Amino acid sequence: MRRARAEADAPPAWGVGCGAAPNRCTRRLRAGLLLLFVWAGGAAAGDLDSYGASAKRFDLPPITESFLAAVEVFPETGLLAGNFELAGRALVLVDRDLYLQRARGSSSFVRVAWLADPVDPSFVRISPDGSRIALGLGFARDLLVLPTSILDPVAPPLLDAHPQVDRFAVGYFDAAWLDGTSKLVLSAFTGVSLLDLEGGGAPVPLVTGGPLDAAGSGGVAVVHRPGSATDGALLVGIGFDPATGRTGEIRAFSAVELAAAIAAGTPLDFEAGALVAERVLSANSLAVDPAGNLVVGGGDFLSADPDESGYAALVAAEVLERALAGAGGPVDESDPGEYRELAPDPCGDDAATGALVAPTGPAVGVMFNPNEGRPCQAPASDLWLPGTRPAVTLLAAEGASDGDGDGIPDLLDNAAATFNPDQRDSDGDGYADVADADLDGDGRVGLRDFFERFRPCIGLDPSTSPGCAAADFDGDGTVGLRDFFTTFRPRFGSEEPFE
Ligand SMILES: [Ca+2]
Ligand SMILES: [Ca+2]
Ligand SMILES: [Ca+2]
Ligand SMILES: [Ca+2]
Repeated sequence: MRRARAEADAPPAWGVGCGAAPNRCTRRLRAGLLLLFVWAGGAAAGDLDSYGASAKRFDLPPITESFLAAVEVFPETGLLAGNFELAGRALVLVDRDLYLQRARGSSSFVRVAWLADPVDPSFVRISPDGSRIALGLGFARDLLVLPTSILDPVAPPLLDAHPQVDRFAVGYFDAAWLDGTSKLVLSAFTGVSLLDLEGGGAPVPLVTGGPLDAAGSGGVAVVHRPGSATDGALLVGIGFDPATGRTGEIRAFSAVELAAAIAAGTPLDFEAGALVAERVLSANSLAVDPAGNLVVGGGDFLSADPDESGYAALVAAEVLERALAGAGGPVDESDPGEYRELAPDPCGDDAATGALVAPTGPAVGVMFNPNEGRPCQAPASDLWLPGTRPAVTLLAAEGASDGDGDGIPDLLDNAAATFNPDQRDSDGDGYADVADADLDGDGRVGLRDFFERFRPCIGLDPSTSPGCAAADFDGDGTVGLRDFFTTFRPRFGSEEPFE
């Protein structure tokens, strides 16, 4: 789909024909077939083409001091931070701050914790039960592990010397929770290791050999699908092997293999893992969705291949299952039943797209840099420097939960409990007009909202009085009694979030 969209924009480069670039032509043909396949519809939830039945892009807080940003979406847990129910909300690490998404699907964030110095975020990893968070602060920087319970949108805690925050001094590149809350698989320039948080010790080698010994490790992910054949499996990607140029290769190890290796204290050999993908992007960001599909991010900046940057790839659950069962080869990128490119970046130039999944929804997502206000870069060379505002596109699967029945899945809905198919948000604070009676934006609905912002607008038409648009809660073109009785009065005295 990415290629098809690029062609619709009709840059001259696409008109040069296929003679000099047969590979590109093949991929274009493939993209066309894929598009037809998607339009054919009728997919079951979990099928690759089911994703994107609903999609929404939101922007992350801008990067002003750090290199990169990291994001993950909270699972369905019932946990709160202040008044904010965490399920389905994005948690973002950028600069020196940890932010929580105000409304799902929105580009508005509230700070819930902070650090004294800016970091170069490499990952945010929320435990499967939502109760614990691992933060990778970047190359040659620390790993922090904190309980979700300390996140506070009213009085954000300083994490540096917080008594409930554990700090580990290795520059980890990626991490994945192996079990509920006590074991982390870590990927670093020193290889893939296992950290037992309860054990109090140092990380021990878990997967070694080949490119991992040459500082070539990339993303890691663990499958959390109780009852499935792949539950507990570990996926390990090669970021880059300087000796051979291998990149984007992904291998899998079953839960049984992992348990045996941990019990024996003998690391697994990367080269002996089940081959899931030979070369997909740079495999530097991996995630597995609730249906068992694998999302792969990154960008092959070494080959600068325009077909290997600026998107994330979706690999079908069946590929992982058959690889682990020894019943088939790696993903066939020409088969739309097992491979799909998720195409959020209009520039197609990202070197480090981020793969994420939202267990609520369900949905898969891609973090990318849309280069807004900046020129597109050469393929795979778009690094995320200060001045960048990364974005996330979430693609919900068919059948994703929609509690208020307005056609917008909960995960993408800026008022998940109120019917608002138009998603209007006139004051741009993340909360939909239909639920947002906090007209002065101080976080609570009070007398000032009424006397200074609502009452002066009564009887006015927002199209001729633009300052009154947010007070026309129901969007019928006039600020009137219905706005007062259906939105303002029931919400008087309430505090954010407004849903
Ligand atoms: Ca909805
Ligand atoms: Ca809604
Ligand atoms: Ca609003
Ligand atoms: Ca207010």
